[in-house]
Amino acid sequence: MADTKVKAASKASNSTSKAKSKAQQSAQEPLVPTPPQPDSELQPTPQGAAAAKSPAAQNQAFDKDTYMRWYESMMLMRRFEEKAGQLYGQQKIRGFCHLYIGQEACVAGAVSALRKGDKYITAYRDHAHPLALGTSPNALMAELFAKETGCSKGKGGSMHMFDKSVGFMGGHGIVGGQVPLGAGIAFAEKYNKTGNLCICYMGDGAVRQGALHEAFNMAMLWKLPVIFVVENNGYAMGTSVQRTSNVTDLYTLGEAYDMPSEPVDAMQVEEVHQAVARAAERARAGEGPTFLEFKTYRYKGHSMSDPAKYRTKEEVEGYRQRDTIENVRAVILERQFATEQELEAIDERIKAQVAESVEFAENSPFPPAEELFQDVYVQADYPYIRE
Ligand SMILES: Cc1ncc(C[n+]2csc(CCOP(=O)(O)OP(=O)(O)O)c2C)c(N)n1
Ligand SMILES: [Mg+2]
Repeated sequence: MADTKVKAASKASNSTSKAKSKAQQSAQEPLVPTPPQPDSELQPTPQGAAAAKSPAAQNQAFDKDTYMRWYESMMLMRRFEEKAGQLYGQQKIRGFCHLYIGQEACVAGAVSALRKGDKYITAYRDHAHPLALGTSPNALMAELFAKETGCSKGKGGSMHMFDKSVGFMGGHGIVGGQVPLGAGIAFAEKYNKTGNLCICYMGDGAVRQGALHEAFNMAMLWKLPVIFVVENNGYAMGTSVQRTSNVTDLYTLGEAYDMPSEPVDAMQVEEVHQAVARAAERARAGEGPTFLEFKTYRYKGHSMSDPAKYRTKEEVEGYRQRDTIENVRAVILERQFATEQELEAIDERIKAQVAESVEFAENSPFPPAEELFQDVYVQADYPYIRE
């Protein structure tokens, strides 16, 4: 199988020394929060960031169009969410609101590697996916405002964006709940012989849910065209991966099912694109699922109500130094795909687009009360219910 070398190498090098150091740790220390340690290979330290940005280190395989699309798409995600954060502070947006700022490459690199007809599903940190797939910012902002013109008719809010027209099968609030759904969507694609696949995102907190293991088993057994992605941003709410898991290389969980699995430096959009492209090729060739661990980071708290006291300013700053949009911007300038002024103009255009979405949302009506009874699943002849 394609990526078994990744599995073998990691097993041999990690298992014994890790087991020893874990045992030593637990003998001496109580359960204390430890910040995620950047993986030396995958996540260069801030000092390493400059090297990562040099043209020699960049992948020359991508052309101007791809870099410009990445830049525009990720800038739209970021400006949209910066505005959403401000509006939340003004109480114009209420309820829950989880921002994706810092993680943009996880979506941008997948969208460039996949094709129309493929399906996306994720958890509640779900603004970026539909934005990248082409849902109008107006419909997304209106959803945040709980307005009738929102992509979920104002009834879903931040955590429940949905837009079937672009292949976005929703944000989901139950941690890990979307994992079996993602497998099910892939099953439908295979059953209907569409040639499409499903990419199913989840957070690091979701990989300890039993449903994930059931879904992994079925997906491998039936060779479903699904790409499972864990966005390992180091924390589930305020709890670090180190505090909850004996296995911190989360991609190795796929190995129990012989699922090709690999880690990806998801601060680099090029790396994301290439890993997703490899997984997609396998899925479309009938070889079944892949499990990718995107090593990423969220700059903001878990949600708008999280002051993020469980991590240091230095830790956040270290990741900001490796910012994915800045990486792409550096390549665009170095390879002379655009000038500073041209990039500035794109930014201005995006800011105007976001401002327009706010105006649209503010001027839209709330849904009427009758809407409460629409889109509720009812099947009159459901055969399993007996009076
Ligand atoms: C089944 C379930 N248990 C608990 C929660 C409460 N909860 C909401 S978000 C969250 C943390 C999940 O973190 P992670 O999966 O790492 O995603 P991230 O927020 O980092 O994107 C928890 C425990 C929930 N929504 N669903
Ligand atoms: Mg997380």
